[in-house]
Amino acid sequence: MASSVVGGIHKAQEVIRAAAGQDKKSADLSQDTADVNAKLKLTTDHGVKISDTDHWLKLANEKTSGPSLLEDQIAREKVHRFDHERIPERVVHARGTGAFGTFTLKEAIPELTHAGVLTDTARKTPVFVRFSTVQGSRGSADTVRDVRGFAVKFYTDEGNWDIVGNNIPVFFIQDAIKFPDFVHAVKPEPHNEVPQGQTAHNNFWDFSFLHEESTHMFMWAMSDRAIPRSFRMMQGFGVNTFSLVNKEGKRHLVKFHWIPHLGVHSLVWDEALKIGGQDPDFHRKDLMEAIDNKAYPKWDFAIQVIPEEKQNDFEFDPLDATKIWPEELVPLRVIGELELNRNVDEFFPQTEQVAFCTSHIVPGVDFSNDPLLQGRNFSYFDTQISRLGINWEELPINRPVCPVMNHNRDGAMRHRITKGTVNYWPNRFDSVPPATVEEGGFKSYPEEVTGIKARTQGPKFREHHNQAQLFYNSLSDYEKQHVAKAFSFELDHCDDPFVYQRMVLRIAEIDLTLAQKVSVSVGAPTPEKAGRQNHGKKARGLSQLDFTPKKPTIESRRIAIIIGDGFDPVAFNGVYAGVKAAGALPFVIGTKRQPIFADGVDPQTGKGVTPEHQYDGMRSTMFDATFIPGGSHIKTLAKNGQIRHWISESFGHLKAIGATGEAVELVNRVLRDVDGLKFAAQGTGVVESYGVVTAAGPQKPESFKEGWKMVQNATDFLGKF
Ligand code: HDE
Repeated sequence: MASSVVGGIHKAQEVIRAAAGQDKKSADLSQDTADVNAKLKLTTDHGVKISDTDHWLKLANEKTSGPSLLEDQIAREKVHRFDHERIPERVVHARGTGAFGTFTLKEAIPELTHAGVLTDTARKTPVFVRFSTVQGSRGSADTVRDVRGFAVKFYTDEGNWDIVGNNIPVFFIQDAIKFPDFVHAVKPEPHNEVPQGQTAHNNFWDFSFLHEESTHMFMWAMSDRAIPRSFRMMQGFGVNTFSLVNKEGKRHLVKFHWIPHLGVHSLVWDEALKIGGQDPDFHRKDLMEAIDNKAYPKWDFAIQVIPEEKQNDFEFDPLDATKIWPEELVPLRVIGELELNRNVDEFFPQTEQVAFCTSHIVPGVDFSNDPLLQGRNFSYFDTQISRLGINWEELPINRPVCPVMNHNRDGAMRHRITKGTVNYWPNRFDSVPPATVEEGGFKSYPEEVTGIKARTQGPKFREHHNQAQLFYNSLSDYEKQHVAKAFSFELDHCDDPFVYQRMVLRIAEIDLTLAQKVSVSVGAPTPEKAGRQNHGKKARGLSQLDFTPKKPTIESRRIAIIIGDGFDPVAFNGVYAGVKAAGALPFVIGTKRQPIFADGVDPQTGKGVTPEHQYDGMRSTMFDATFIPGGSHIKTLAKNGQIRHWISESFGHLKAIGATGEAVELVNRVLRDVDGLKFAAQGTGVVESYGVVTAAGPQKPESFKEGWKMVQNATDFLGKF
């Protein structure tokens, strides 16, 4: 029977896995993985060895190479295959990157669900996670202002479970039928396909004004949340309301959260803009770099739970995806941990072909009547058909690690072969009946529903301002300042006064002071009266500052160390070693990429330091902090406009700057020019609010200690941001 074939495949996987110490998904993928380094001879796709892959077959003579011949099946195959390499990019979230990892359950919740993945703490469930931006095309820049996707596929023993979330807990619309309008409005405009990777255009803000329900979400999108420092430093949210069902059949509504161990950190806008040009792959590379360096990013997995019978007890509707469940009302419970620990082997078959579906749940998890979720459950499956074809679930990255058996058949690119003479159920042979609930069969929650068919929405779905104000009120002063600047940038890019003028009025419904500030920058009449009184309430968990790790860390942060010939080797070596010991990544930036020699080292006989980069190849924006050791090289560095710019730009982006010995005066001089500031020129000091740490004390043996102390100060400082 067919099932024994599938069973056989699984047996084979078990054997491979056991032999290689791999998790189930890695073993599964290894069956389809070739290795370009295996030193095999090139072949055609039908397996024939190729003797020449560089020259098309031609009718040549001694004088000329002559016409190319169509009969060259090898050249034709090569070019045909190439012609068809592209598939449609995702209609939203086209730009993204992914990694493999492990989900570990820390606390079983059998009282809430019978899902194996949430009740068995002995399991390690393999996962694949894809992070993305929303608006831009596949080749757009990583650091644009946008919502980030945070999609997790759990390969559980009971089938795949996808939590297809974002880094912002709410959404722009409440009903899935609005999604095409919303996406059309946010994407580049139809007449000129502009702008790319930005919401800074008339159509987006026109839509936002016309949909009051977007108000809460666009406040988040204008906050620092929309310009994360790293995928590793952002929260994830399931956004929609799902449900958990326990063995007794009791149901709770649930929201899913991912909380990064490194804290929630953002770029500043100027940095994000510059990195967009300097390194459009910044986030993609950051994730790969961290995993390569074994600084595996981790998130706590938390749930918020509302018993079914309490769902009407709140002033908001828990099924409305434009609302959060404030922590004060529905506490977060951390029950698991996600770790990303393996980069993909090849981008296309893994990160590009991975396909998520909100409708992919496992027994013990169920949906809710959240109208956004219900539409999503239709859309994701459908979109995969146009992107990947009907057999997309057979692709290696998408197939589950448990047996698959059913009578779905055929379709383009069918891969699985099922033996047997029947393809229907029941049949005249020993047909296996569907699984009972006890055997793990999925049973939809038997919810009792009565109602009248109507195109409508629940009454509490009509309130749109309370939580937008709650969010804004909960931000720190500097986060609020960033929101004002973000609106100023976005609305400044709208050239239709109708759009930006009425948006200012909408902002005045959230906060008058904010609207007044924005009106000045964007050229709208300054509102004198709040469109609606601000209720002044705040909640926990909305400001990024609420997620500062208890123990600040610079683990996996990128630290630039700038040197030229004549640097102080003691300070250099001390800080380099200190940065490494703290788990951060030191990058030596030189005045050249050839070996650089320390003070007192003879270039003919001594050993130099070969920098990772020359300053032309990098900018301060690529690093979290900069250190400049003292030494006679400062004479050269001080004359270099780019180095001086590096220091002032770092400072402007609120980054820690360290300097010892002669470098202190250089930093002092540059920052005095920038901001009239003067930093501790003596001893070791950290100017807390500015993050500049200098140690001008003795330079020889003791300065290692000085340098180390400085790294610690900088660590404490940096860890707060
Ligand atoms: Fe999506 N969304 N979405 N979305 N979404 C897609 O599916 C859709 C929504 C999210 O890394 C598409 O495979 C509808 C909310 C992520 O591959 C598509 C609605 C949230 C990803 C689709 C929403 C998301 C997608 C396009 C409103 C946060 C990328 C390609 C009802 C919880 C997944 C694809 C990946 C992708 C539809 C709203 C997150 C068209 C109809 C809310 C992270 O199916």
